[in-house]
Amino acid sequence: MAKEAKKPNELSIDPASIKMLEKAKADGIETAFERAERIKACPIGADGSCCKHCAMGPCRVPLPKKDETPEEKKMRVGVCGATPETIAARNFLRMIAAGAAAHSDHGRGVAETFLGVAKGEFTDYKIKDEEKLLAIAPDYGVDTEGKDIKEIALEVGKAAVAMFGNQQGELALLKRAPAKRLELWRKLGVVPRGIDREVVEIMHRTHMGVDQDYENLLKQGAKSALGDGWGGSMIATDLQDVMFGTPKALKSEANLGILKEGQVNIIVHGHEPLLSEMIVAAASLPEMLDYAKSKGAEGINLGGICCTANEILMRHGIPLAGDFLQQELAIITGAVDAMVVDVQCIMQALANLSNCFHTKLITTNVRGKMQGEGVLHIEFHEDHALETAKKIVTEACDNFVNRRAEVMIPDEKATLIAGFSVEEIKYQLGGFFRKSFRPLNDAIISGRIRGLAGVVGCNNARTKHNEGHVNMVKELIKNNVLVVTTGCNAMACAKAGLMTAEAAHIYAGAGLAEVCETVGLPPVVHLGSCVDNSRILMALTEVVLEGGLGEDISDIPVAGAAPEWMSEKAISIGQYVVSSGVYTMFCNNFPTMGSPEVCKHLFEEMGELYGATWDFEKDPVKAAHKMIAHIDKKREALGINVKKERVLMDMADRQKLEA
Ligand code: SF4
Ligand code: MSK
Repeated sequence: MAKEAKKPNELSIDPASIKMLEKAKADGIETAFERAERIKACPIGADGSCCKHCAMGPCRVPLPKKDETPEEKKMRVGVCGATPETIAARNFLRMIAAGAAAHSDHGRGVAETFLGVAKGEFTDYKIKDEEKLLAIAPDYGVDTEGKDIKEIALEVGKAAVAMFGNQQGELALLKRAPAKRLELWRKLGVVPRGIDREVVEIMHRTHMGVDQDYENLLKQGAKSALGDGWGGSMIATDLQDVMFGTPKALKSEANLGILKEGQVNIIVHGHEPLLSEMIVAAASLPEMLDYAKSKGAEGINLGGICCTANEILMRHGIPLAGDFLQQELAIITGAVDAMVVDVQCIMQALANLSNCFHTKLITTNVRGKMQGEGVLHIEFHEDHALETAKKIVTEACDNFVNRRAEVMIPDEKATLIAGFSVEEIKYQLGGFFRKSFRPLNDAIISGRIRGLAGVVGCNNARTKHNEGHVNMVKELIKNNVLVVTTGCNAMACAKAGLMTAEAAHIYAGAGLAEVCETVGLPPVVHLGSCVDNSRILMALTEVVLEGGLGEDISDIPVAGAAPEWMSEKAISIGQYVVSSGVYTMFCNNFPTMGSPEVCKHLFEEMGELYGATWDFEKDPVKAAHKMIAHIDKKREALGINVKKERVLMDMADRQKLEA
């Protein structure tokens, strides 16, 4: 008997998404939610045990039978003799290479644009945050003494672009890490030389018949991933901040309820803010507003999906329309006049879906084209960025009059506070004159905050949408763990109302709530997009430098997680976070399960090498408790596991102490 299809409320916990799934069902439209039900995942591929690296394969090496004999194990190999360990490690490494390449190609685009701005070639952009440029210049090997801003920008831009093609030596930005961590990386031989070089070396070493030692392979995985986190992604964050402004706390809204029936709705979706920054500028031009009105609209309403959304939320307060799994649902409202996409996390299904509605799907990047009748390609180039953005906004306005399906915008939207760069967190904690992480370290030492967690990553149509994200984060904050977040986890938390100052009072444990209320932080702190996971690395480095919580990131009571991951980028992020010293939990599935040896290396032996491991637990709440147990272990090692009561001392007590 065929399995009964899941009902919308079994597919998502988000009320707005449930409403749109009901509408999709009524309209006979299939979304990723139903495709995930219909298409069975290959269990051997999911375990990382299928190799297709040469034309003698694909070779599938299923999991061992119980009580496998050594003879039987010898039979479980590919045609070339590749073992399950080699196959799983090679597949894992190729995920790292793809993820690191995606983040780093984004970073390279930003660096090249920045250099063009410094040279005066791209006049639509400018250096917005000179203070940050001066602060980061030494890390790029640029001496600022006696130079004007333009000269400094030019040198920083050249240094940033060069980091991608560097062939020898050490990637300079790794020097930002705590000294002990850098020494460890040097000892282990995993300091990346150049960002691209390490990705290319993965592709070579995982080619048929090259590296067949899974430990050696995984070491190269760490090297390439570190080039992503402390290289490509970090460059993207740094230079985006300098060009577009370092985020500051601001208020906005999240969920499909931000769409407005009477306005031209433009959704920007993807990852790179180079174009979306210009769309923000174009959409607020009086000439564009007049044009929208000439088409019968009341105004222009911008919203975002995926990390492009996070980028323009963090700097301009543009509302979040939705996360990865809401991209189709946004179109199904019938209210989206243009969906403008660039690169990464864009479902090909949008091309057909947009034909069922009036939505114009506009691809903008030469690296991310789509085929389909309704797809319009307006290629974006930095030398006439604003002009392209105006053209896109004009297309959206022209399309407003073509709305044909009944518009159904769900009411749901939640308020959130976002905009927490590392600089802003310091300011929030210490005030303008004493910007510092000290109050955070003190709160952790005193036990009011038990520890920190970075919960990040995607949605996955094979798990109930947002359930893992929200349940894990609620469990952590209830147990006094302060959560920092990026990517689609941030959106899930925003929609669930976890990103307001009041949320601390409702959801957080007493200690965390007290700290949040005192310094005005939400219990879940939005740090930005996926490339902004580099902000997490820098925040942890600040915690180490502030003192009192060990000498290395691996000493801090901190854990990472991606409860609904799906993207190869998540694997690269996981590998650089673990290699940086953070115990990291993945839920849903884990892509090396076909090899117990590779799992042992990632889940146990990495601990001896890097002071941190990967971990896997299907259930997000159980996973949260494993993270809390890890945090407690770190507290114990630091000798801060006993909660100190705050003692009010009078003068006599103080004199006794001094004596
Ligand atoms: Fe099979 Fe080896 Fe070719 Fe992979 S490289 S497909 S295991 S023969
Ligand atoms: S957008 S990479 S689904 S977090 Fe960065 Fe979300 Fe994952 Fe894309």
